[in-house]
Amino acid sequence: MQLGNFIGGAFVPPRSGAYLDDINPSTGKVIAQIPDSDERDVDDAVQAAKRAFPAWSRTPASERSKLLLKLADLIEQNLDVLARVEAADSGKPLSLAKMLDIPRAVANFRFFATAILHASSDAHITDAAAINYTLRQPLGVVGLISPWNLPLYLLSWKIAPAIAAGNTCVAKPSEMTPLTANRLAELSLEAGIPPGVINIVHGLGGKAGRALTTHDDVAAISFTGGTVTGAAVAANAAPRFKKLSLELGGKNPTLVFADADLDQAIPTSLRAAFWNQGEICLCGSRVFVEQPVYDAFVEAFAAGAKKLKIEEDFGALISAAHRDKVMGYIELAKQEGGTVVAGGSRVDRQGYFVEPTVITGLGPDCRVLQEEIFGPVVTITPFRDEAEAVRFANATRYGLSASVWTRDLSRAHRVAAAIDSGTVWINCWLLRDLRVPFGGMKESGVGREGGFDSLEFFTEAKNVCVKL
Ligand code: TXE
Repeated sequence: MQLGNFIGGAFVPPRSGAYLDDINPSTGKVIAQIPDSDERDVDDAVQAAKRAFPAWSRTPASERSKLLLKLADLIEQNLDVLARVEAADSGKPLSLAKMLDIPRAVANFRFFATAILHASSDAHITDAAAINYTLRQPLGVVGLISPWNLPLYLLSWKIAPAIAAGNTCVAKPSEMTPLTANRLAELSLEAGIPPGVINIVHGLGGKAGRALTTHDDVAAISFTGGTVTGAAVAANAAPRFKKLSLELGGKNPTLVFADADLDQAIPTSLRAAFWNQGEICLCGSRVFVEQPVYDAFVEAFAAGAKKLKIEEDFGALISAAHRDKVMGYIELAKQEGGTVVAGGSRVDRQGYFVEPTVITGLGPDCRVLQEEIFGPVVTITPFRDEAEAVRFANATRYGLSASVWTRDLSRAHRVAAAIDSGTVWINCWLLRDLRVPFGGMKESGVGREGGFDSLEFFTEAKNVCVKL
């Protein structure tokens, strides 16, 4: 299968004529070829988006809403096939793609399709002298760059609010997982979304992605990916004064207090550690357990990790290089004095599989607890008291999310307020409501997405002052 870029409603080959291989991580086999796009393809897409903008931005919200709802229905009708494609492209278990990735893409389109029907804006009355009101206008052409771990889920989390708000977009999906984006393009035509509203350019981050972040006619960049890449995106976009939203990595703590309901805490923190083989920015990769229950927790958690089944509970890592990086961190853990109490090895079969791995004996300052591994590797470290738990939780450059387990209500609120992260889950993990602000502190990102935060990001506020 050879993909094209989706520009102005048509699938077109890359200007260079060059293609990249797309590999199925579960088999190591090439399953498609995708355009190795450069700045010419990005410019073509931006021009198509520019042409579509005036008509789309003037299309009534009720009409835009209908088209997005139609697209959501089509994604839902194609759930099985999209899930199969997503699983093959990313290595994740098919059951997870069916349960999480594709339904969330449907939900994202429905959510923003209806959100725009409820949006309102402010008015500020200046005594009897004037009325100020706020116009919220779309930005124009926006650039959307998404990663490989939740391909359609995260792409739709950007495309849906961007076009719902009246922008047109150029999206660059990850070169590792381009296939569902391609299918989305086909479905958008079937839904009746006008040509040029959604454009998709495939290719490498350093080439096609970079061209999008430096294009003068792109008003905003919404990026989800690694922290190092986020810094490069910011360095390119900031001098051009583009609006920027950066959703970056995480090294999220799971704090388990001695009074926690361990029957809930253990299975949920196992899921938090190993869902999508640890390739979710929200995964709880640093578990801290209060000393009185530490031994019992480690024993049960390691036993649970050993029971996880390949292709049901965890899939292949995205690439051979990423697998090697993850294995490198397991080696590093041993050098740093850690003990592997579950997993620790590659799975002896085709594809890039690594066993769910649990490591003990490492403190919060070790590299293994400082750097984002983004794989099925979790550490468990004991803590003495609440103050130490909070100190350990905050001892990283990241600040995306945290999960806190306790039956003490006052402590739950106290600890939630003290943790430096954009989201704190109490006695749960990844319980998502699309209306809430989502994003990171510190090196986990800049800005918030979700609900009206997304609609605010994708619009410009303009104050109109009318003298009375
Ligand atoms: O993703 P990148 P990579 C973390 C995780 C992972 C590391 C690197 O730790 O091991 O990041 O992953 C595009 N200008 N996360 O390298 O590079 C790229 O083509 C513009 C966390 O695979 O961040 C892709 O579309 N764009 C994370 C997107 O950026 C550029 C999810 C993300 O790729 C670019 C993924 C550039 N210069 C990885 N360079 C999360 N927070 O969920 C690359 N891209």
